[in-house]
Amino acid sequence: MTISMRFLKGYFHMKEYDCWLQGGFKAALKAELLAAIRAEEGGVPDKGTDAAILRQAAVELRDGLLKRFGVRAVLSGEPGESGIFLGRASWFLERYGERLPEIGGPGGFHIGVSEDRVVIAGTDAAGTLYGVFRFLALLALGEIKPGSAITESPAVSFRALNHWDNIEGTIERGYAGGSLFFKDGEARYDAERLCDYARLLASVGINVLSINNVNVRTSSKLITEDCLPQVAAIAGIFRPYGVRLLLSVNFSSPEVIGGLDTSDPLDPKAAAWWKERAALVYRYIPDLWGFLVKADSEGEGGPFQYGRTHADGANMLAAALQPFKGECVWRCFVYDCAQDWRNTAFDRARAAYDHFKPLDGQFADNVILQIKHGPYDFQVREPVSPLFGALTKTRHTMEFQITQEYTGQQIDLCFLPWMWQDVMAYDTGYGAKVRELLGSGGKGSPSASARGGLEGLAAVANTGLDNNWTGHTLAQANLYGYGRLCWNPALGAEEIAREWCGLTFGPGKTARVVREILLASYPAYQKYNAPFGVCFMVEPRHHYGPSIEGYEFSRWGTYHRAGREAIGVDRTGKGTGYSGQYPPAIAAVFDDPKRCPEDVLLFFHRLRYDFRMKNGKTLLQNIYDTHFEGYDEAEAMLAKWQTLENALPAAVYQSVRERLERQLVNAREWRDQVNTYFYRHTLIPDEQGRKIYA
Ligand code: GCW
Repeated sequence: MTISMRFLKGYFHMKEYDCWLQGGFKAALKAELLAAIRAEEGGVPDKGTDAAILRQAAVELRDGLLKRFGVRAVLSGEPGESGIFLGRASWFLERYGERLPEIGGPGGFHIGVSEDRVVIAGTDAAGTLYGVFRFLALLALGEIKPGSAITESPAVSFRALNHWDNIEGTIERGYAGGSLFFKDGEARYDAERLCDYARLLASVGINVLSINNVNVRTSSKLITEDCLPQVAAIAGIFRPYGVRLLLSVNFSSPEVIGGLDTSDPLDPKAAAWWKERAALVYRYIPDLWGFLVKADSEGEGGPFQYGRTHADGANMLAAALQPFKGECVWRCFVYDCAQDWRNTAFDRARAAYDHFKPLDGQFADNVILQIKHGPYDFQVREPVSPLFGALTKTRHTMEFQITQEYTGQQIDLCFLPWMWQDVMAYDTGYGAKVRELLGSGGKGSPSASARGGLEGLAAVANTGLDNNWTGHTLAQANLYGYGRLCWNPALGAEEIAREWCGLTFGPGKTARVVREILLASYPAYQKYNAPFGVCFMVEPRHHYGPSIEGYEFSRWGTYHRAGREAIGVDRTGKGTGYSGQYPPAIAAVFDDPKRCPEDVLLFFHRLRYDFRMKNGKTLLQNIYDTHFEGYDEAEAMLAKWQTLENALPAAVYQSVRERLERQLVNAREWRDQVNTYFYRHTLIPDEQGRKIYA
């Protein structure tokens, strides 16, 4: 038997469109073993979602073997001695009397390889499909050989991707072309492309997809009969891939599309309207996950308008969804965006906890609160929101942002799993790290109540109509990484990068070089951005590039208050009291500038520029140093990429090079604007005499 893993030289030709499902690999298993696929799908009645998913699993296996490995396998429902056996664990028992190793929860799978058989068994239909994708991935990575036995199941049942797509076809904070779902005011899409998208998402285990912006505006009409047939057709494309739709709805819908004079959650008219509307929506999409809601935030309507609480608002929608086992996913990004910068007592960072902690336990069983991972807004570095661990009687999920609104907009490379790894490893002070909280509830059926569990992850998508899906080809790694992290929150950034690079660039040197670039990118970006967790020094509105005082005198509540002697907001007990939202042991660390993690030092403290940091240098000198270093590191990333010129298809090489060059321009702007700003305030030169423009 050949078990040598060889890369098909001259055949592997990286195609941006294919992302991490590239072709051109050589399978390290003998051809006879892969020649026949004996699948359960042959035996299941030809209806229902499970049957569709099982059929898709078999087709994906057959097509994946052909496209990615050049192996032609025959699909059959017939029993036999050798080949790949694919189905649910229950089928193995019924058909072959075979008891497989304990797999675990829904979506789980077992892959077992012997001399003449490959077994891919799922706990359920979706698990079978995930098993196929994992098998193909591991085969491409050279990690499948006779004797391999792999058993996995996802940590959480809610693994969601949120699109901020507008029905006009634009995408809020989108950096990869137009919408995959909408155009010119209606659902309009390329069905084949959506299948490819569904495949990409399923291949990393994503199972919930919202297709329209949480700022719902004109897409409010998606839940009317004008649009529901098209939305149902989209749901139908994703269904065989185990991906269920979630719809963003406008809290003010009873008025906006229902013609009522109120959307008050305690007014029976509004509640009745939602009940009817949910029934209508579920007639078209019986397996819709539910509704996603942004209320009382940045101009969206909400329960505050009527003097009601967010529990009142969410529970009204939950009641409408309940007969259909639907869920109301309710965002906690609720804050007052009409601040006066003169008011130093106000602190926007407090908002989510102040609004939602007092409501813990008041939400219906089918409400999931969706909480941004940090207290502010997807900055390059923030502390973890104090709500995690603090909510004990309400189901909730954590929200990330894959689209790089504040992290370089897919012009700059910024490998986000580094940041997410830190979030996962954060000790909440409630006896668990974030990654240990994940999955502590929510196992079992998606609509099961798991009071208090952090039972899922959601993230804002970074994809669009660009041929490479993500604008920057290497930003595909962030989407991949997010899916893998949902599956296994203990996966580190280095491991995710290794997998993604191997799957995208094949075995060998190119993948290693790309991996080094990826891993260098987040630290570099963090260094040339706003220093030490002070946040928001970005250009207002579009949020790309530096504008040190861009938000300083605005209404948005994000101030750094830099002066001649000091910078930062005091969020300790002596200041805004934000740190008091954490358990005392954690608050004590944040409160002490000597113990506070330095990457969030200026989030918690107002410090003099001569404050000595752990390396013995002043805060000011550290600001200078990190900004010089960040630029140099961006320069090194470009130089490293240039070594790959002959190893990659020209278009791939050029498009990434062009972005890395633009990144360097941006890094230079950040370096010089930040350094000059602080030099002008302090008139203290750089210790090393490097160039600062006075
Ligand atoms: O960061 C802000 C963005 C808005 C976004 C909002 C949110 C969808 O600038 O564009 O609106 O967050 O998360 O709701």
